[in-house]
Amino acid sequence: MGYTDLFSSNAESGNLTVGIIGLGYVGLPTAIGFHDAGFEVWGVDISQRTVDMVKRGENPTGDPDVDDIIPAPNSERWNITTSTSEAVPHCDVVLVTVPTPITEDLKPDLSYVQKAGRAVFESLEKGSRTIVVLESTVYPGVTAQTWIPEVEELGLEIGVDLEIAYCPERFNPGDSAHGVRQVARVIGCSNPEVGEALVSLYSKLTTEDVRYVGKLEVAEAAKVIENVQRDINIALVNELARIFPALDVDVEDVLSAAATKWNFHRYTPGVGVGGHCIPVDPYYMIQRAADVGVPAGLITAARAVNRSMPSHVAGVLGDLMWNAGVPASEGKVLLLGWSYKAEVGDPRETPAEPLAETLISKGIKVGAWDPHLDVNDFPDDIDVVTDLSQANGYDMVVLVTAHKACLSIDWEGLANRMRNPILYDGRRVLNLKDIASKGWKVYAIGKPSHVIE
Ligand code: SAJ
Repeated sequence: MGYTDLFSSNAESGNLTVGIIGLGYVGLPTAIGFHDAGFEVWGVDISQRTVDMVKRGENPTGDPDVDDIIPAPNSERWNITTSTSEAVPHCDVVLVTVPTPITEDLKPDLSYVQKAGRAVFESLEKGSRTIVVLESTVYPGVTAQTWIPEVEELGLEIGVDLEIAYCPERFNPGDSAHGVRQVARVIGCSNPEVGEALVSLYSKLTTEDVRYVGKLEVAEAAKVIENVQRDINIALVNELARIFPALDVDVEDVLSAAATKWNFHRYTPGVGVGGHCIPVDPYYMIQRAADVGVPAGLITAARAVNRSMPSHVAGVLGDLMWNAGVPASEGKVLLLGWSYKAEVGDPRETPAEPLAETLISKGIKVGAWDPHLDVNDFPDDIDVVTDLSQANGYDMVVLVTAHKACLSIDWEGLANRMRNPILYDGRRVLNLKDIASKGWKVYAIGKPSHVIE
């Protein structure tokens, strides 16, 4: 039986050892998923804190869906370590799920991918043909460009010592319906037999469609454009949320009407686009297009629209305060929610931060309440509110993150403790008429600013 047939057969029977490098919001659920699917698992993370927490069965990620599913420390087939060199020799296949952030000047930072790949390649047994799969979001060409030089420098041979493939993560934080075991996957590899062997492996992880799609670049590109498309769609409704109020029309009325058309895809305007995927991945595509001298004007423009939303909203809030007779230097604003996404405790790239910074630059004091975050998740110049019933004397409340907890607060009680009961719905998820009936002057993104009676 050939190598890939044997790999597929062992995948079918669960008789493979799977390594996962990087136990973050993607890697840890992936490790748990393969463990639950019956495989021997070696999980590796450079953070001793992460490794210690996972070993204690505690969840080091901000995703509540991971809370109660971490295998007990003494579980068979469950090995957690900070050492790549300890783990890799045990593994038939190694998945790399490390961060791919962007730098201050919005360029892709591939250092984590490079370092993790190097550590894996250095630990391989010669002739083992270990399959190494990158899952992190990158742009077309990165897997080969970043890893092949390391392979060659170490004198390793693809097809003999290792195989390289790409299978983008599609994990959706805070959405248990799209966890690693319920999401479709695509696999790219220059060797179709290896690609098909990986289909056998990932088909044991997820109940959804798994397919080999061709060379690495095809799978790399698919992942990036999935998120580029989302960023562009969100940018469209954000731009419309700035146009329609000027036409004395509520953008949500327009979107509701348009959504009656069978192929209209509805998105929601908001105070901004946060997280480690949507506001980041487009810069990968922009970079790759620039590398080959092809303009990416639409992708770039969409990013500019979404990045401008926090300052746009801050400007509207400043006007509302002024109209309420509150000088900016005396104004106090309370943000409901700080995390980048509802039901997730993750402040990365949250639009709350530039929103707060712009308000503070106007002299306004900013408080924030987010039941999904710890006090140290907030910047120092934010007054963190841990108990909403103690929030007093604010001039405005702004819904920034549509956590269920933010939607179900005691609006009447809070109105009584406000200096000015002004509410701004930054996510268009509140029942504004109901809240107006409880004594609030209500406003919302994309809604004409005359007060709702
Ligand atoms: N957002 C809007 N309007 C929308 C949708 C989102 O303003 O209509 C904002 C959110 O508030 C958030 C940001 O965009 O700040 C990103 O939201 P998201 O729902 O896209 O959540 P993410 O960043 O966790 O995206 C993940 C991605 N999953 C992977 O990369 C594997 C993305 O591809 C998924 O489409 C997305 O989850 C999802 O479907 O929720």
